[in-house]
Amino acid sequence: KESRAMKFQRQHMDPDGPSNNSNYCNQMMRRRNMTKGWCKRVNTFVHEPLVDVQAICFQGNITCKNGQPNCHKSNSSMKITDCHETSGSKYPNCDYQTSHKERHIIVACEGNPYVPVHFHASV
Ligand code: UM3
Repeated sequence: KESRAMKFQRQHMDPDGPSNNSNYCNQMMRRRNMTKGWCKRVNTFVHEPLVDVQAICFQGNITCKNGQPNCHKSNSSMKITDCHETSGSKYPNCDYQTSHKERHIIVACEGNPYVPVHFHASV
């Protein structure tokens, strides 16, 4: 079974991306299995080395929006791509708007080793 850490990598890690095209989210949301059964509404891909994203678990500790204590904000801004489902999107033809950004990111971490398991927000 896929671990929560592996699921985070599947859904949120694309260190070598993005290919500079407006179809990025349509391709990647499908390729990473987020358009099976339903269209995931919002998803962020991070274009930084995995070790740099894992290191966020040992950076600024903050409370998550749900009150859990295990959120962490990156010290540096990171290259990310936000994918937002468009108003015209209709399953199974999931359609996304692609927005490339540089932001600090907030992830939730769990386990031993203590690694990212949830993408919380970008700020
Ligand atoms: N989400 C992003 N980026 C945002 C906000 C939310 O990817 O800027 C995703 C992460 C969550 C989901 O999925 O929305 C519900 O909050 P995850 O827990 O599988 O990472």
